[in-house]
Amino acid sequence: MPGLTAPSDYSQEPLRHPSLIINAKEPFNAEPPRSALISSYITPVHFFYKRNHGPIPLVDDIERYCVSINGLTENPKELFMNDIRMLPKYNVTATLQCAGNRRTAMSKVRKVKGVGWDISTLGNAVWGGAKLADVLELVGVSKFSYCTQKGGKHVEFVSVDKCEEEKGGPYKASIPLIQASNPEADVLLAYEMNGEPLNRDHGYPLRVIVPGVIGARSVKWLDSISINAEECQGFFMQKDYKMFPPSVDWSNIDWSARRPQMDFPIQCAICSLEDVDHIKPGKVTVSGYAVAGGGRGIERVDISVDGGKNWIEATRYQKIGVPYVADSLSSYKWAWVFFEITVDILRNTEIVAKAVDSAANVQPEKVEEIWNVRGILNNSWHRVQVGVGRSSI
Ligand SMILES: Nc1nc2c(c(=O)[nH]1)N[C@H]1C(S)=C(S)[C@@H](COP(=O)(O)O)O[C@H]1N2
Ligand SMILES: [Mo]
Repeated sequence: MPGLTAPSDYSQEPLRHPSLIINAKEPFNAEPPRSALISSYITPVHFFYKRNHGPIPLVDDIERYCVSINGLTENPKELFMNDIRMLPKYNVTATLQCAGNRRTAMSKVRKVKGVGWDISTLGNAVWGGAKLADVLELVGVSKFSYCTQKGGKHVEFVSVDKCEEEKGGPYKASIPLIQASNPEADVLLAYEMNGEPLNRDHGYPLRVIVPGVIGARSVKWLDSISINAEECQGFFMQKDYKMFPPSVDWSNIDWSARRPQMDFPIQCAICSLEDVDHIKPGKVTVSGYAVAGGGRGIERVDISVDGGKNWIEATRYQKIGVPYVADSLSSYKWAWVFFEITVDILRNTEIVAKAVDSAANVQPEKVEEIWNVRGILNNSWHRVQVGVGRSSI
C-alpha cells in the first residue's frame, strides 16, 4: 500500500468536534445533534457524521500514494493523485446516509444488532473529484459498459483500514460496472469535501462517493479498484448491509438469500424538536430533512400535528429563494431537501413527518412492519412528542 497505512490501534485518531454525539468510541462513530444537522444546507465537515469500522488510516507520503486498478480489464494501471487530478473535476452535491440511520428507534421495538444511531447519520456535502467513469476509461473500460471483454461486471473498492469484521482485513465493497461506468450516475473518486481536501475521518486522500446509495458502498481511504466477474464477497457486502423480513432472526438467518442493499429508501425526519420536547403554547416551527435514494426527487413532505390523522404539506427547499421542483434540472438530484412549516400547538400531541418521492414511494407508518435483525433502513414515519406548558407527557 504505497503511501497509505492503517494503524492497528486507536492512538493516532484525528481530533473531532466536541459537540458530536459519540455512539461508539473505538471504532469512532458519531453524529451531530439534530439542531446542528439542519443549521446549514451543506453540512460542515466537523458536523458530518463519522462512521468507521477500524482505526483511521494515515498518509505517510502523498507523493507515493497511488490507486491500483486491476482485474478483468485490458489495461490495468496505477494512478497517482496527479493522474486523478488531471481528469475533469466535478463537484457533486450529494447526501451520504448510513443504512443504520435511526437504528436506535428500531431497536426499541425489538433488539437489533449494531451501533445505535439517532436521526443524524447522514450529511450533505459538495464532493469534488473525478468521475469513476472517466477513471475506468483510462484502464480501457468504455462508458455505459455492462461487461468488460474479459467478463468483468462489478467494480470493487478496497481500502486499507483494519476491520474486526474482516478479521483485521480492509473494508471493501462493490457496485455494478454499469453504474460505475455511467457518467450520469455521478460516482466519484473524491478528493475534496466542501471545497477542502478530504480530512482523515472522511477518507483522505481519496474515497468513493456513490450518490443515492447507502453510505456503506462509498469506500474511504481507497487503495485499489478491481474489476471482477462477481460482486465483492467482503463482510460488509455479504454479511451485513442486507435487509431481511421481520420473521428472520439470528437463529434462522440465511445471508445468501438476500442482495446487498444499494439505494436507500425515501426518508425524512424532524430535526427542530427532540423525541420528547416541551414547548410554550403557540406557533412552533417544524423543520428537518427529506431524502430519496436512487436520485429520485422529493415530491412532498406531509406533517401531522395529531399523531397522523390529518396532514398538511410543508414547504420544501434546497436553495434559498429558488422554488424546489422534484427532478428538475435546477435541483440537486442526489441531495436532501429541507422542509419547514409553522404550526399552532396548544396542547400535548405527537407531531409526525412523512415524505413522498417522485416515484410516489412513501414512508411506512410503523417501524414494526420494517423491523429487521440488522436494524437497517428505518424510514418509518418520524414522530416527536411535544408537551405544552407545564403539563407532563
Ligand atoms: N474504508 C472504509 N470505508 C467506509 C467505511 C469504513 O468503515 N471503512 N464505512 C462505510 C459506511 S458504513 C458509511 S455509512 C460511510 C460513512 O462515511 P463518513 O464517515 O465519511 O460519514 O463510509 C463507508 N465507507
Ligand atoms: Mo453505514
